Parts: sequence; C-alpha cells; structure tokens
Amino acid sequence: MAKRRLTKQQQRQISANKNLNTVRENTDTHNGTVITHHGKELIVRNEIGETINCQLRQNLGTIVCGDHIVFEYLDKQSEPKTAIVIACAERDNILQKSGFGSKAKAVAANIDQVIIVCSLVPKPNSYLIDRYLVAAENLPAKPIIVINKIDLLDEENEHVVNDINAIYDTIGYRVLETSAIRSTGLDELQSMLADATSILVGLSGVGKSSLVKDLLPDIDIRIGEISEASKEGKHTTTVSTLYSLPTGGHLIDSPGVRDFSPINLDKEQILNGFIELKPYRGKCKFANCSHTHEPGCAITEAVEEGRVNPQRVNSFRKMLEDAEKQ
Ligand SMILES: Nc1nc2c(ncn2[C@@H]2O[C@H](COP(=O)(O)OP(=O)(O)OP(=O)(O)O)[C@@H](O)[C@H]2O)c(=O)[nH]1
Ligand SMILES: [Mg+2]
Ligand SMILES: [Zn+2]
Repeated sequence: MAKRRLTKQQQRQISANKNLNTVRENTDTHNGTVITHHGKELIVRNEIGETINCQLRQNLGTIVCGDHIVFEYLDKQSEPKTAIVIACAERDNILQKSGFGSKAKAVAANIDQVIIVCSLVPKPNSYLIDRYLVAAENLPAKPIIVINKIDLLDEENEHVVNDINAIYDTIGYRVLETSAIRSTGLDELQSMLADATSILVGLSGVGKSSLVKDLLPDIDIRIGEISEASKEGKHTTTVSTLYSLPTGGHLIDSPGVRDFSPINLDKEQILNGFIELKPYRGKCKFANCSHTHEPGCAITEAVEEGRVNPQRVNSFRKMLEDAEKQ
C-alpha cells in the first residue's frame, strides 16, 4: 500500500497532541477555549469563565476561535491575567474558506451547528446557501437556515421567504424566520443553540451580530450599517468571536462574507453535501459519471422527473466545476 503522506497541518496537529500529552503531566497547566484572536494575541476563556490574554508558543500552527488549548500563566496578578498557549487539542473539525489566492483560511473550530443567516435586505443568494450547506455537511455539523429581517417582509419580497422554504424545508433543513430588531423568532433560535457550539455565517449586513446582541444584551458588540446604495453590509465584524450562552451553549459570530467557497472538497464530498441527491449515489449508468451530460445519469433523470429541485442540481454542478478550477 502506498505510504500516506501527512499534510503540514496534520504534522502540526500530531506535534501539538504530543505537546498536549507532555503538558498534561505538568500540574501548572490549565485548559481554555479560544474566544478570539488579534494577530498573534489570543483571548482565551479558562474553565471558570475568566478572560486571559495569551501569547502563542512558536510552532503551534494556526490556532482559531473555538480551539481547545492548554496554557501556562505568565502573570496571574495582572488584569487581565496573561498566559502563554503551549498546546492545542485535536479538533473535531475546522471550518475553512477559500481566502486570498485560494489559500485556506480558517474561520473557527469544534463546531456542532452552522447557522446560515440570510436576510430580506441584502437579498439571499441560494448558491451561497448551498455552498455553506456543503461545508456544514462535510464538517460534519448540523446546518440551520435563518431568514433575518423578517420585519421587512412585504408583497415584493414575500417570494424570497417562500422560495427558501420551498427549497430547503422540503429537503429536511430547519428554516427559522427572525427579526433581530423586533426580537421575533428569538426563542426558537435560542432553544436550538442550547448546549451546542454554533457559528453564525453569511453575507455582511444580514444581522449576525444583531442576533448575538439580542441573545446577549449585556455584551459589547459592534453592529454595522448597510449601504443605502448597494444594500450590502460594511464588513463590521472583522474577527470570529465566541460567546457563552446562558443556556449552556456557545455562539460564534463570524465576519460577513462577499462570497464563500469551501476548500479542498472532492466530488464525493460535494455530493455528500447535497443531502437529497444521496439516494442517487452509485445509480448512474457510468461509474465515473460527471452528472452533467452523460446518458443514464440518475441525477439528470431525477431532475427530469421532478424528484429533485433543478436549482439545487445547478448548484451541485457549479460546485463540481468550481472545485475543478481550485
Ligand atoms: N430591519 C432590520 N434590520 C436589521 C435586523 N437585524 C439587523 N439589522 C440591521 O442590519 C444592519 C447590519 O447588522 P449587523 O448585525 O452588523 O450585520 P452582520 O451580519 O453582523 O454584518 P457583518 O459584521 O458586516 O458581517 C444594521 O443596520 C442592523 O441594525 C432586523 O431583524 N431587521
Ligand atoms: Mg457582524
Ligand atoms: Zn450521473
């Protein structure tokens, strides 16, 4: 069997885990969770909920919001306390996106639920929702779709809400309608966030930080505006930040995007991300079917017979195309 080569990230993870085992024997180490990071400085929450400013020991690799880490205090008397991170625990998962020059950019780690937030203004982009769903299914994490700014509902944009429900609710995803301004739908959202680590993702200006503020009124969080002309957000949130919920869970607010592409997904993973296409896996006439033009393609037949939504299949094909270019 061919020897499997470890990626640089896997090598780093192994050395971090070795570190973790060594440091566990040292009694003056403590566990914490990364709340956020500004350049090389991390803000960490310890096991009793205190906030600590941490530096990073060299060669630990990328540490992101949501990472579970081990640290040693540098100064316990200072306010806030300072410490150095000496190891990072193995991650359950890491949400990454395609950054500058298609380089992977880490968003957050150890995520149970991905809350895909869209709104009536700016308008939702279903290809963006589909790409987030594929990323979530492959983490794996449970996706939930939130349509925020439901207070702006009128005859003109009513179809937006109906379309999203028709596409996503039909295939089994939870779709919640909220208004951060009127606090509509917040109880339902809150009950879904309990005891899990969830991340809010979506376009800039859809109201992710406003939803966090509604759930945690006492925190200091920046809310932006949307441009009157373009109806786009102004990228107010610049780093992912983890908040602890009174219901026991954690909620990560992430910077809004203009676009999102999951990174390094192969054809099987992309198919895995379209849950309603799973029954057709392996059912095409040709084993290497590209699901685009071949005769006897089970997915094409499912579209023709109205068993799957053609818009979702378009997204699936576009994602396959985009992945080839990466
Ligand atoms: N009408 C209405 N406006 C809202 C609602 N939620 C948020 N907004 C407004 O939308 C704008 C953007 O809100 P933010 O919470 O900063 O949006 P965001 O998604 O965090 O944006 P980024 O941090 O740039 O990604 C602000 O002007 C909010 O007041 C809502 O439910 N209804
Ligand atoms: Mg924000
Ligand atoms: Zn096919």
